[in-house]
Amino acid sequence: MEKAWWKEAVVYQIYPRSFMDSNGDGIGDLRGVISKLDYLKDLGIDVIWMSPCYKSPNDDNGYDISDYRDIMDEFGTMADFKEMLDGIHQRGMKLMMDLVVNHTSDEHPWFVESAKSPDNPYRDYYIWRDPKDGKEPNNWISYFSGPAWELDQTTGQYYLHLFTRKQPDLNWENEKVRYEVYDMMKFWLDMGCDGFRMDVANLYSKVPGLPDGKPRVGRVGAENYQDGPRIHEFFREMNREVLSKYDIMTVGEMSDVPLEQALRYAGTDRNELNMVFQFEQDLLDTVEGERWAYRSVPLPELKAVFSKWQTQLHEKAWNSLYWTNHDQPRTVSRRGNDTDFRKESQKMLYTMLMTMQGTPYIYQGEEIGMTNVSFDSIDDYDDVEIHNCWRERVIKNHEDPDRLLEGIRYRARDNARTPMQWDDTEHAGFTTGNPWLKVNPNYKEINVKEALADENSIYYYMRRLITMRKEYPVAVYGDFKEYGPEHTKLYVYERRYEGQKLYVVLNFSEEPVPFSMPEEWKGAETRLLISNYEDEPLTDRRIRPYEAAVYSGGC
Ligand code: ISL
Ligand code: CA
Repeated sequence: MEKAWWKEAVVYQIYPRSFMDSNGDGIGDLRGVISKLDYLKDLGIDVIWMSPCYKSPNDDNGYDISDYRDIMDEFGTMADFKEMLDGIHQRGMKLMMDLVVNHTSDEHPWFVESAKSPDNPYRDYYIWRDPKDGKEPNNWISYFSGPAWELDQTTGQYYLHLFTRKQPDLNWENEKVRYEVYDMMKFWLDMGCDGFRMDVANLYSKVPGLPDGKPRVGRVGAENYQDGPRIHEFFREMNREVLSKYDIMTVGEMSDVPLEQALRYAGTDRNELNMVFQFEQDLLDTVEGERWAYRSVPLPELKAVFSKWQTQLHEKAWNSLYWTNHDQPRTVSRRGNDTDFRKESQKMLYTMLMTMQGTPYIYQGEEIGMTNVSFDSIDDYDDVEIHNCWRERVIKNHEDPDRLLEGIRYRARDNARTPMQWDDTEHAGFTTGNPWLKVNPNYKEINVKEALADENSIYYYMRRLITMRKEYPVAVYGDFKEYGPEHTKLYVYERRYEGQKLYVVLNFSEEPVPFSMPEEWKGAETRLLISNYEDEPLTDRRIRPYEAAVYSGGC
């Protein structure tokens, strides 16, 4: 398998709004990021992926961009950005930008022009259609509740928005749009940026004629824009025009992407992208078409998803590995135990991530085991997704508010967006002002200062995991063999690469589990590399609650 720096890199995602506020306005900013670069370097991070920091009216916290070549007022200036980029490079790290080009803000000058009249030169930059029988042109439903179409009074036509009405979809059929995007990408790459995480990257190509979607609960229309007819052509063009000219890293965010499609987007010989974020593990605890409902996931189902991606992409494409991001609940609350075994379970979960094939992504705050937040009132939540849904279901359709709030507490994107907990002072040291989103009240116990003072903290364990991954290429490049896929509490697997072997044993339950090491693992060469309990694991007899142990050996 071909080696590459982006296969060996460990990525840290910053959600700048919630990371560190340098000027007391309650909003994280670039100077805040600059002040924490040494902290990230010490953790062992190679690449920072930053959620969007471009000019934006913030309908969807920066995922609605009004100027692709400038910095959001709240975050700072272009000079701050360049200083941050230099600071990252000086420390031997790299910066991956967020590329949001399925849609722009409705305040982007292209859209402002486009909306002026049907013969405006920018009209065709977006997707405009006449009403059908006095209503929306088709039955597509947006990601954030309600129809995916908005009627524009000036011209009497509707425009398509798969997300909020302030996020109109760009028309990728228009070559001019594509080349504007490619130019903009070059602008950031020429400045020295090291790659892109591409937002909803499998949605750019819509089925011509925009036919009605099949009836279903939830996102009607998806089959007409997910992995659409021209999507691979677009990525090959983008690769030819831009990506292939730079030594960079790319990852396409692709909700619902099936494995066969991922093999095409990220296939070794495809000349499209380096890797994708697939969502299969995130879908496991969902209930079809019911965004806020959830179920508990039997371990064999979770293992089956990870093992499938491990084995089926091996030598054909490259995986990304993540537990969470700014759109998902906190890992320890969702997959571990955020009360009695918070540290053990978080360490166990990241042991898994760091011993699989693919590029691992750590979301901010995960290194100290931040948890979900439980706000009392809907008003404490900020996310446009939640408020749109609340309006539609509670205010308009009179659904039970308590039931909805319960689901929101579990799944809200705001769970991941509460401010980073730096210390135990007011507002967790994130800001001296009023934070834009309330700090999780558990900041007094869970914060960076506490973690740095405790040699057994999640932070130091994460750092050891990262070091181990760098010392053992088998962790990055090895193949994958699972033991006992039907076991309901343990995930046990082996990796092999050029004479190196890793054995991984993980207990996903809060009970001790009887276990005995397979004979072939008991050789004289077998050595414990890392484990998440202070004293040696008794791997030959039982595995303690949420215990993780990684051994090395020769093949
Ligand atoms: O948040 C989600 C639930 O898991 C997803 O459906 C999410 O909306 C989808 O993955 C797209 O996410 C990306 O594009 C959105 C933006 O709101 C998200 O923050 C971003 O990650 C629109 O730009
Ligand atoms: Ca600020």
